[in-house]
Amino acid sequence: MDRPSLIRQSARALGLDALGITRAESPDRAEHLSEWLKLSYHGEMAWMAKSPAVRMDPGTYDSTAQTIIIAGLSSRQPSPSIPRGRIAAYAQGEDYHAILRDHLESLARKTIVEWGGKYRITVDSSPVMEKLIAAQAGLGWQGKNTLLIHPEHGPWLLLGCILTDLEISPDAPARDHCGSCTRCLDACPTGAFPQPYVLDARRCLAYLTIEHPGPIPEEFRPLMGDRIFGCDECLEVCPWNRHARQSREVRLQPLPRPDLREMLSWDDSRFRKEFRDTPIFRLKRNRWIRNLCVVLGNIGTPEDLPALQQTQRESDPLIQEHASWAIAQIRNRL
Ligand code: B12
Ligand code: SF4
Ligand code: SF4
Repeated sequence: MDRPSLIRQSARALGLDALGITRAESPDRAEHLSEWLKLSYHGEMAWMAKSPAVRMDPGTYDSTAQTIIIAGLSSRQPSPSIPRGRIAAYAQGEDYHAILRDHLESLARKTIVEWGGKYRITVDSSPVMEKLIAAQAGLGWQGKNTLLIHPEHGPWLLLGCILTDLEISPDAPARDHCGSCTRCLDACPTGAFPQPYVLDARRCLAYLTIEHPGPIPEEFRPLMGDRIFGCDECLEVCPWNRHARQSREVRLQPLPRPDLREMLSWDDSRFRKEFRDTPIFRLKRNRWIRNLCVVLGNIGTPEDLPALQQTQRESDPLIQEHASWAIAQIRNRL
């Protein structure tokens, strides 16, 4: 069996849902990153603007890399996972960064190391453009919602790369199959797409609930609806979901969570205990409580007022202000 077939076979055996191979070169359309940054679409994600030249070219990130093996793991989950409120599918279970890294380590040891090569793994946080690399490696195409759309798994694949100094024959890029569809653009609650294929992160609920450090701007609070962490709206409506199965990865399965009111009462040590090894952990308690307050402001009832009044007495001004806002929203509805 040739090397690409052996890699594919090992990936399947490890539980990975998709795999592609491409050269460690700057992927097509990487140069759009400069314009995206110039327009400040990255908001307060200063790390995105730190080394654009490196991000655009994996050969600059790792000068020994010849080939990139990119893998996808489906995050699709049955919904909903909690009594009230929604958490994005990828964050309902354990942290995918560690899960995908484990799989990629095993894959690299079974293949690259056996063949005498060196490797480096990236999952999300390294300065490489994983969606473009995946498209270049034939995993799918970058859709109008800017996500990598896989013909079988839709937009639900989480991506991770193995960069290696070995030369392995690449796959052909896939074609764009969005056609005249605009479902994701129409469904976005905040109008975060200034044009198809381009996202202004400052308007995206995934950014506002996860990456944005300060108060959530008031104009976006009602639009958050019941989304506590992340947003799956432009994924759920994609017609390429028709064949998408739920994730086979048991560690990504939703962990049980109590009602919003109970989570609001968790102190810092309880927050850490409950969310350790999940993507929510890095939010820290204050942003989590901030988000819970906005959701309660949108969907809460008078029964939630005592818990919110308790939260309003906390010392953190960010928490105080969001709890006050939530109380006012519920009272206005009465
Ligand atoms: C920054 C970031 C975010 C930001 C910005 C998102 C974005 N679209 O860039 C925020 C916080 C908003 C975010 C949100 C989410 N993210 Co995110 N994020 C990233 C990260 C770290 C970098 C992405 C990046 O390079 N952005 C920079 C801009 C320039 O890239 P872009 O949007 O792809 O822009 C391209 C297009 O605009 C295109 N373009 C411009 N003009 C035109 C014109 C035409 C005609 C065409 C064809 C193209 C085109 O060129 C640009 C450059 O290629 C990657 C991990 C990584 N290292 O790659 C994960 C990643 C993209 N995120 C991921 C996920 C899962 C999400 C969420 C679904 C999480 C959630 N459920 O809440 C949401 C989805 C929101 C959305 N619709 O994108 C996955 C996506 C997997 C997939 N199947 O695509 C990634 C790959 C992480 C991973 N390793 O799995 N994310
Ligand atoms: S994740 Fe939600 S808010 Fe962000 S672009 Fe998609 S639909 Fe819009
Ligand atoms: S919803 Fe339609 S336009 Fe958006 S990514 Fe899916 S196929 Fe493309």
